[in-house]
Amino acid sequence: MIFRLFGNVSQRVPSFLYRVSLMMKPQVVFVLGGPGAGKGTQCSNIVENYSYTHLSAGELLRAEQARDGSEVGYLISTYIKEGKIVPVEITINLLKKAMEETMQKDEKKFRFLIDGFPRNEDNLEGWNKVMDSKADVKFVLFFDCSNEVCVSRCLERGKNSGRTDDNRESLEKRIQTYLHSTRPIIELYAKLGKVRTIDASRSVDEVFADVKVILDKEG
Ligand code: UP5
Ligand code: MG
Repeated sequence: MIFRLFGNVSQRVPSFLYRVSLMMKPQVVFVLGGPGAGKGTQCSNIVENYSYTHLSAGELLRAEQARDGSEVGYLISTYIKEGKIVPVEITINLLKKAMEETMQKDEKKFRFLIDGFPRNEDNLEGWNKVMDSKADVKFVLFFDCSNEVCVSRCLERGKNSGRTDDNRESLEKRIQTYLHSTRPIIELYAKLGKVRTIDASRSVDEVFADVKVILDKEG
């Protein structure tokens, strides 16, 4: 009887580490910068060297756009081509789902690089509404790069990327959206002392050397 009781209990009680992870709030670093500033490139480098999971909001949106049966696929495709920012309800659901799935698969993965988000006030409000109590934003990693360098990198990539927004017309719109909508969000975090700025116009290795200095200090 006692054995049966213990047996049943142990089947129902999750492992100790899993329970610890449930208590552990996800730790988030927002990664921002203009189109082509090198956010994705540097996030890949970080993942290789530090225990972070990289979630690119843009990649999640592109995957949703391509998913068979997606009800928002067409909307996403028009927004991306126009360099406009997709309504936050869509993006936040994708981010939240990806974070939950990551933590459910591996309880030790609670540190996230959220790349390309929040890009405007709507994004920030959506984050605060849905995620503020559920995750801690440690700081913003800001890849600062001139518009000219950003555009030329994206045009170069556009030769084979297949991205519908790596062309001059979309890039002009992406840059305007970045300047008018995203820069103010970076300024807002800067006022809170939460922005770590990196000169992203240099080589990938030089930029990553600065990233390492920041992450070694701040975790
Ligand atoms: N490259 C990278 N670093 C280099 C370096 N130091 N020196 C020389 N070359 C370098 O790099 C871009 C290119 O430059 C690559 O070819 C790379 O090899 C080279 P990458 O690392 O991809 O730069 P990244 O900053 O990630 O550029 P990306 O184009 O992804 O930035 P965007 O912010 O424009 O794109 P994202 O995918 O985040 O968003 C696309 C669209 O999705 C948005 O415009 C918007 O319409 C929509 N979106 C939303 O609506 N909401 C969101 O929350 C997110 C996206
Ligand atoms: Mg990217």
